[in-house]
Amino acid sequence: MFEKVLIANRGEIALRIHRACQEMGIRTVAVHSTADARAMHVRLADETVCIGPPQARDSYLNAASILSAATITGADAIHPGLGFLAENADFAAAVEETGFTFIGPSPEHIRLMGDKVRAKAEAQRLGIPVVPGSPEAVRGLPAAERAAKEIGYPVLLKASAGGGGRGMKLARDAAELAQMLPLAQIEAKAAFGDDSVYLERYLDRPRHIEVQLLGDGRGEVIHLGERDCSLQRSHQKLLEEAPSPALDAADRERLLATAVAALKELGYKSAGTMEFLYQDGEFYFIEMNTRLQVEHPISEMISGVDVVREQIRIAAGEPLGYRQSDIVLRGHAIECRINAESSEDFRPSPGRISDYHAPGGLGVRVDSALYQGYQVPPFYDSLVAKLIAYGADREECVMRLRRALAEYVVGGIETTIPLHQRLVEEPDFRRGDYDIHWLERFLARPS
Ligand code: MV4
Repeated sequence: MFEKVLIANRGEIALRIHRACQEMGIRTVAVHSTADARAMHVRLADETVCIGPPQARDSYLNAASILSAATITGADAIHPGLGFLAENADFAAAVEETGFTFIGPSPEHIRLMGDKVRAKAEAQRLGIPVVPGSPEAVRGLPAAERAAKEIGYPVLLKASAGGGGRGMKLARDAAELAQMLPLAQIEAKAAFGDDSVYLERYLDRPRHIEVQLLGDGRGEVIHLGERDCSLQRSHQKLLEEAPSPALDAADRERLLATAVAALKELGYKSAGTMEFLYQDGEFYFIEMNTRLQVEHPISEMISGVDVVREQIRIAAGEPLGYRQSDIVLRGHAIECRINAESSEDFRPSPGRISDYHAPGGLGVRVDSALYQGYQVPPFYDSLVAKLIAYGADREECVMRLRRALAEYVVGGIETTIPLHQRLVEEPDFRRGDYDIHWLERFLARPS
């Protein structure tokens, strides 16, 4: 097992990884920007290295600085966390070439899944249902029109190099396609440096359901059930739950078995998530994330498996700590993402935490690097805490979440806690009756 792990990240996720390391007897190295000198992930780490100025591109995205920090401190392995360099195949390769272990998938799998057209083709080859669409990038308008006619309108234009929904364009007919194709290409080029786009049939009211997977890189793969991540605005998830209230046992089994079989075939290593759209009893692969995800705790709560611990064990060459038959999915978990933002208009709200009191009690988990007196810097993602509630069933979970939200005090900045409080009172939410568009409509209503 590793003796020392460098955590190439910040905030709650750096702290989450630190905790797993400590429980495994592994020493940690925190890297940080000058803006994060007083951050909790830095305060708790065994060793710390300042890797640059506040801007992420000069610090948390600076591969050379991070590799130097690993060399200086004598780390064995690097955990990239999420965001920043976590899905950068070149970084993963550089880590290995410099003689460290990358705690994550192989660079080849990161690269494969980062190319959305290749990923979709691979998914199809592996027997996973995909949304009907153009098998490859469409170049000019004639090719796009032919593809759209075949698929059937409305169609969605997506960036091949994209993901996360950036640069997507809807076309309801040929006229709109002619209008949207150049726009989609320009946006794809600006966002990803690659103007290729492909087409898919547009699903009008799907749910976003994803499967948490763990592979050992030698053909063993297990799942930790699915998560429903449909409650999002502008492709930012707000609240996630596991299991999905939308799936019956038969559809769930089909979804999970399909995802596991595919990753076994791939020989996938480490934690990964397959994302699907689910509508009218059918699920369709959209993309795969080759990293630890923000919402991994809800899968941990219903499965009892520490996903970060398993990532570290797998990277160290140990077998998975579980067979599928050891995993019993039990109860219900919900995560609220608490952002340093206005609950009304989502403007960032950095600043000093004047008061802090985290909720607790049975079935309540808070993953956060906040503390009283901490200064939330303006340079990074606004996620500052994750409140996770667990219950024997969804009803118990929701009631527990409600009381935990009422207990939570974060003073000095605005947060999305009031929005979550409104959300948990909503009849549609209480029934689990929502799709990916529900939240935008809820937010458009007068409060
Ligand atoms: C779609 C879709 C409808 N039909 N594909 C957005 C993010 C990207 N990962 C895939 N996305 C979508 N793909 C087809 N064929 C609707 C979305 C979508 C979405 C998906 C998941 C979660 C939230 C979403 C919000 C808007 C659109």
